[in-house]
Amino acid sequence: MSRPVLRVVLGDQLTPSLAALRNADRARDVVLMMEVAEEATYVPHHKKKLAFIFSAMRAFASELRGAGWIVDYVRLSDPANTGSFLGEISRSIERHGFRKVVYVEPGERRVVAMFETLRDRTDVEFEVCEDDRFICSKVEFDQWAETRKHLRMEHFYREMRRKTRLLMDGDEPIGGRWNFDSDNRKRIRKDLLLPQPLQFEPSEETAEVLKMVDATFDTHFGELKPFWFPVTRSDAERAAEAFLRHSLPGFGDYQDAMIEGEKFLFHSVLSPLLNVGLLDPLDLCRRAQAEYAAGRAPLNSVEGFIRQIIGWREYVRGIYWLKGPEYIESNALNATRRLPEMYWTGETDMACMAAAIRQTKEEAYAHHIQRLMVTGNFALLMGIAPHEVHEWYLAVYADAFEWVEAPNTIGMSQYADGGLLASKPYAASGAYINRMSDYCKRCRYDVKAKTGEWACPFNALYWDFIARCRSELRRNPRMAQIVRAWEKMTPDDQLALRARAASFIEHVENFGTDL
Ligand code: FAD
Ligand code: DLZ
Ligand code: SF4
Repeated sequence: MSRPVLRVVLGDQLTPSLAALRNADRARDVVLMMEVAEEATYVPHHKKKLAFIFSAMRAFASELRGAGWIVDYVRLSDPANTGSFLGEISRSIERHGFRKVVYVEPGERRVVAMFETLRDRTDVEFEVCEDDRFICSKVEFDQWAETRKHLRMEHFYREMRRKTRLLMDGDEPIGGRWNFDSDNRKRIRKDLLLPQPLQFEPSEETAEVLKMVDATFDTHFGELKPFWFPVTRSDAERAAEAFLRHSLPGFGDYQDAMIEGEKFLFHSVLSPLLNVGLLDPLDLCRRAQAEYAAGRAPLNSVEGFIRQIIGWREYVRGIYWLKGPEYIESNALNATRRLPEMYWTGETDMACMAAAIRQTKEEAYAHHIQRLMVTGNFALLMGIAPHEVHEWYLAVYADAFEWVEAPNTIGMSQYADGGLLASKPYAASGAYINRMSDYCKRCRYDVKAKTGEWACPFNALYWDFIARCRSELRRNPRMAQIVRAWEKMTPDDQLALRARAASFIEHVENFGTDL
């Protein structure tokens, strides 16, 4: 008879078919799950994110126990809790006297290093399993990357379509095109009825977690209540079903839209559930495809949704592991300013920034265009140090885990990797925000004005960014023309724009906000 083993399950590994739980002896092996202070505080995670992760972990422990597993669950409040993965795994090894630990490779380098340290310190056998909840393995991504001069998502995505057979008609994409993004940039009509994500009443267990988070992490960013995230697998399923039925049809058309007071639009708000393992990405995509097949959702929506998951989500993970630990320190544009305090308070006269930050505070959620073209764009134009921006995104969103957050922030949003991930910087003036949203209508700033005290800050900051970074940007064929446009401006116009940007930046640096 084989000897019992300790099977470690981390807070983002809440999947019954997890590789570490396979070929196990449920009657003798022990599953270790641990709430630890170190994970809760290595950045000041949003209170709702903490409550979500701890509640989902507790719910998963119950699910496992119900399926006959022995679960050693360490609560944060346990007086013996050492507060770290290292301490808790060591303590559990001692408690149970096991000689073998099985775990799935953690999703963050930081945590991988912890497991390696522990393995080197003890004489217990450590068996690491691949995280096969992703569609593309690390090895497969590396092989794809080796054959490519430019690592563009679009090419990778086509490989994933072929591999999964999603939306394929033989060797060709259904609809004759791989990508329907050009159909996906509609402004929202005022009379459109907007769906809302399904919201859930906290269970007794979740209510207890809310109390604990409130008492222990009261200095952390964000509002804890109302807390409505699904935390069990069955509620996650209900949330996914509601999205597929009610929001997916409009997902494509309005993917890039933003509207005052509407936090979710047609977005799924499923990323936290996918990232902790309560939903399976491939299964979700197959169900989206079935909506198209049944005639309930149009192709541009279904293709767009599937691309985000089998394309972007898998691609950013591949990039994270392909690049070394230095990736998160990248700073190709030499941006060095501090992150302004307004990112934590939401207090600013810029209506777009206020909306994105305030809803982030309330919900630990903002949709992609708010992250990329509002808060990300502003940080890029201001020249904020990418690492500070990275730590903010990692802390404030319920879906933030470094493997997915860092490439999106460092690469896509801040262009700090010099264009490895994005073919050009996502830099835009107020005109873009005005086109895709109704924020500018109620803003104190004038989106049409470029200079003057009440000119939209994005306008002068945009040109200041082009001027400041022109030697790097000139090398990018998609930016060279914009650099030339800057150089063709009259010296007076250049001076006025740069003066407006400089006084705005100085104010924000001094006061942490434009107010
Ligand atoms: P939907 O719009 O409904 O999209 C469906 C799903 O596609 C998402 O749930 C998500 O799993 C996936 N997806 C969409 N875009 C991306 C993308 N660019 N990268 C990876 N997956 C994607 N996503 C995270 O999951 N965690 C993060 O920490 C994170 N940080 C980001 C930071 C910045 C600066 C930017 C610009 C984007 C970031 N994203 C992150 C990507 C994206 O913004 C979120 O996945 C999305 O907003 C989640 O909301 P949703 O579930 O409603 O997405
Ligand atoms: C994000 C997070 C938090 C806040 N807390 C825990 C925890 O207490 N226990 C746990 O197992 N995981 C937690 N996580 C997720 C981890 O920080 C980490 O992101 C993943 O394990 C990926 O390596
Ligand atoms: Fe944002 Fe400028 Fe529009 Fe105000 S005017 S909402 S600052 S883009």
